Amino acid sequence: MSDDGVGLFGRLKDKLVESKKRWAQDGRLLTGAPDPRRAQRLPPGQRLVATWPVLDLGIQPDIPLNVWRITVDGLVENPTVWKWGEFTDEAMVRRTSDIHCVTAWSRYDNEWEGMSARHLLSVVRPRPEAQHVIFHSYDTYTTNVPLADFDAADVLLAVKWNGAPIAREHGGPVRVVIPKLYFWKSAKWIKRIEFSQHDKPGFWEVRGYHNYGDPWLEQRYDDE
Ligand SMILES: Nc1nc2c(c(=O)[nH]1)N[C@H]1C(S)=C(S)[C@@H](COP(=O)(O)O)O[C@H]1N2
Ligand SMILES: [Mo]
Repeated sequence: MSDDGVGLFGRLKDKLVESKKRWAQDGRLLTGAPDPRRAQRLPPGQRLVATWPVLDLGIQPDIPLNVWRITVDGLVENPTVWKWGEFTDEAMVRRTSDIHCVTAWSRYDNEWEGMSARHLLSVVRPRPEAQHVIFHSYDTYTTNVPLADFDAADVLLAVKWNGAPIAREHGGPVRVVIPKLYFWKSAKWIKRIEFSQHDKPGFWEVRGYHNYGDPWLEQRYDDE
């Protein structure tokens, strides 16, 4: 063992480099989050709630299951209309996700069950020109997302929340859930899903809300 300072420093440095190399190989300190901004679970400006607030336009449509229909049309190879029993006979999945509403509340760990967006896409098969998805609801509400954001593993057309049918005030029989965008993008009482080449800003998007709505970038309102 060499006792001169240079040798000691050299050995310490080697040790440091070695251990950093091992950390890199082990992926130590990685959060597993795809984006470092998401290392913090609560997006900027949000506060956590345990309740589930209700937000709507003052109408909560009551759609009996025997008259409920969902239409998927526009730029798709296979336009589809499902009745209630046909819809629920399709593959159902469960996904747990957080809700972030633009009115600054967030609610963690909501367990949704329904048809995954990816299953829907596999059935209707959007044409290559389709770039946008426009949601139309029974209360006349509309909202828009890029197709690339609809096509995500955690997006679904939910029929259940925390094990029970989605209550009418929360958009039952079927509501959209798009966890990575502010909750106004998650249309309640969904009636029609339209695939379009061109974007069609929806109810809130034409009233000053941001067209995309990323909670992590605080895209609450339109900049103009
Ligand atoms: N059809 C429809 N969907 C809607 C709305 C609406 O008024 N009508 N409000 C949006 C807004 S602003 C929010 S925050 C959430 C509220 O869902 P919740 O009432 O289940 O919390 O639904 C979104 N989807
Ligand atoms: Mo909202």
